[in-house]
Amino acid sequence: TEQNHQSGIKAQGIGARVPRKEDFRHLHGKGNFVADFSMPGLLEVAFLRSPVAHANISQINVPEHLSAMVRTREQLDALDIRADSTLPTYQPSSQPPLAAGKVRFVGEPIALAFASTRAEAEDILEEVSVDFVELPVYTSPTTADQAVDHFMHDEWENNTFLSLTIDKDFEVNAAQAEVVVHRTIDLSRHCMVPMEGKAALAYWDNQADQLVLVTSTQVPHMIRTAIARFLKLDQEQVRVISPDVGGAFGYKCVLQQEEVCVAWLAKTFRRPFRYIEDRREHLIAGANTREHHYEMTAYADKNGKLLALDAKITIDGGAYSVWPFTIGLEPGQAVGNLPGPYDIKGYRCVSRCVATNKPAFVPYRGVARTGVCFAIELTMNAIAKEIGREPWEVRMENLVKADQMPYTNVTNKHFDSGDFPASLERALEMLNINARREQQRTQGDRGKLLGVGVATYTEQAAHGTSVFAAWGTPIIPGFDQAFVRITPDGGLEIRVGVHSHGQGMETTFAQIAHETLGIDISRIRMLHGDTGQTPFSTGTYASRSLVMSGGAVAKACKTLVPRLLKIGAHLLGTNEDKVKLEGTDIISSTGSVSISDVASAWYLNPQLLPADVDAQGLEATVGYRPKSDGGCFTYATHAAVVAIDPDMGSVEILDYVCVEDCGVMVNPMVVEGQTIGGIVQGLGTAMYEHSPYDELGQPLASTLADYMIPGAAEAPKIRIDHFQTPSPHTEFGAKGMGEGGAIAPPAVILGAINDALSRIGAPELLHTPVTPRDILGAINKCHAE
Ligand code: SMO
Repeated sequence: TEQNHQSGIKAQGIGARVPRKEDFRHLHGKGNFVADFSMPGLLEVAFLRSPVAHANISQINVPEHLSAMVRTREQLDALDIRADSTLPTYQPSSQPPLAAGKVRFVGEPIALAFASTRAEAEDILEEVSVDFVELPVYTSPTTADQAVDHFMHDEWENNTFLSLTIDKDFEVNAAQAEVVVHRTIDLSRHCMVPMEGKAALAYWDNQADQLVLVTSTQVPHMIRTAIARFLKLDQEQVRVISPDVGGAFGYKCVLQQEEVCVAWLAKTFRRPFRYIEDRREHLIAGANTREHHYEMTAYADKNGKLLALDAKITIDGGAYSVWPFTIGLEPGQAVGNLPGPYDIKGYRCVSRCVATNKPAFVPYRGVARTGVCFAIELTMNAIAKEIGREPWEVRMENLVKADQMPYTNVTNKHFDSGDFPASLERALEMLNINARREQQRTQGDRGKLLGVGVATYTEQAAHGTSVFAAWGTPIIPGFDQAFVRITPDGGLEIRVGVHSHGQGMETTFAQIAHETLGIDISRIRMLHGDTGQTPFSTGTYASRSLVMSGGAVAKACKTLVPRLLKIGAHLLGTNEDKVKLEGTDIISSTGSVSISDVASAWYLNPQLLPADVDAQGLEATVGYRPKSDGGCFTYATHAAVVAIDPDMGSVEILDYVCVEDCGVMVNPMVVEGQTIGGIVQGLGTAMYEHSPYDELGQPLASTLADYMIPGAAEAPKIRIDHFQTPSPHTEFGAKGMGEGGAIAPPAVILGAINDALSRIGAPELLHTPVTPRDILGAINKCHAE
């Protein structure tokens, strides 16, 4: 399918596999991360973190001789972090930058120390002690729900952050059912583990009279808003710079307590301070994510057509609601996306988020859709098993068809375009499904149990205002802006407020500009992630940047074209309707001038310009908003073949395929890189990653020896095919796709494992991460019977 679009692709334009411009500096160790900065007088910050999960603080004991280097909440002149939501039932929570009177999870910062090295700062904190009066610990939604007093937050009436309900024609459709299946499905709590953890450096710029916060974030402008608000500064007194960022995945799309603390130190002492999260802090006190529990009851006809779905979703939200998205994002996405790519008429769902004594839940690549995909796909498998059809046959009964597009689903999502069934068919074809089934029947694989798994999902991307408003956070706009400027010698500067932290935007945005202006991408510079130098943007998350800011870049470049033609025509002694732009040349029937010639005239030889030239010149800031603000729907089918070793319980992934459609691809290589990265993260969710807690709320996986992440050795060969159905809503037909890879793998892998286990009559496994011990347990159960 990619070939269909090959003709007409410019070597550096939209659709070209251009090597990433940013790779050179990263591969040569020339990246510029927060930890790479050095400044005279820089002080390093360390945090004293709570050793207990839930307690009142009766006293913090700071030795007199160290008090100059230590700060606690009382001394910190900052407001508590408070994320508000317009969602009904939402109970807001205040998160102090340092614990105020109470701690709510192990690892919560209580005090900070600063010194010329991190080691010295940690040594100072060794001398600080805290007296606690411990409180009952809520380690799960179940225990939190049983509380009658000592609720997680003082003003609360129970431990529920919020509860959302949708009931759309449930009873009437469920009544038609011939088959009912029920499953309890659990997705484990885990961390994000970017290569670079949190990192923040702040200083006071005396010349600009401005606080400068250099921080590893996805959302520099939102962090500026937050720092100004919580430190009581004016917005123009704060500049936030996001330099190179070593992975973010949602972890860095929210305000961090440590950012507030470091910024306060710089504001107060007018000298530079820095905090760098270490791996143990990340695993203990950094954000947790993913933990969803599902009670699914599906009502189908005898062919497996799903008539109605009844679901209870419970999410363990941890102790605090993060700013700005709030914890409402996760249950909101879950309740809205659980029906997946399917045509379902009846739907009833209660999606609840409960506060517990664990680190705050933070959005993570795929936001809730990894959970809902896991739940709906395992439910599809359950229906197939119940009626004796293949899992993909049941999906074919239910997928929204191409001729139904655009399609509004049961939760009012507007699927814009695409062919879901075709992606499933193609994935099965790539897997050679009939041969695989035959292989299962006849031989197994070296005594191993073969299994096949499949999952189709949609990834709502590039959401606009109405979607964020529906999730309770209307401060997030559904648009973005770009600034472009042709330089005096014919190069191009792009400035965007979104921030690239591994996605390759310096390359893809240059390709978008090249498509219109023809300027060689080596002559295109992108400046991003600096509130002092870029247009306002709420940042990079929700698979939005290429659609929103990329769309703005395309529009901004198109804005320059008539200006180039006007001046170019004048230089050629003709009229602007007699010339056209080809590559970087403005051509008339008798001659041509280049964009460089026009730039030279504009900046350096203004006597050559036409008398009535537009004073706007060769730069423009242009805003862009997609035609629909309901988002565009990327979709994909993932499928895999696994082999289980029945003696070891180990899983080998023999084949993993992905057929994805993110509309028009700007750079297929970048799409594939992000897809593969997402899939490997999803395999982590499926098989490895887990943050367990004991009954006192102590984290049990605090080093990378106990917290498993997939490495290169665990990554299978992943085969990808592309469809390219242009989005009707976006500037050049692109849809966002950054998160998608991480959505399907748990559903695919568990589906395949259960398919293999069913060969010997072993019970299904319905949780992540699925470990060799779980698999051996299932095998032993069937042997015992
Ligand atoms: S979890 Mo993402 O940064 O929308």
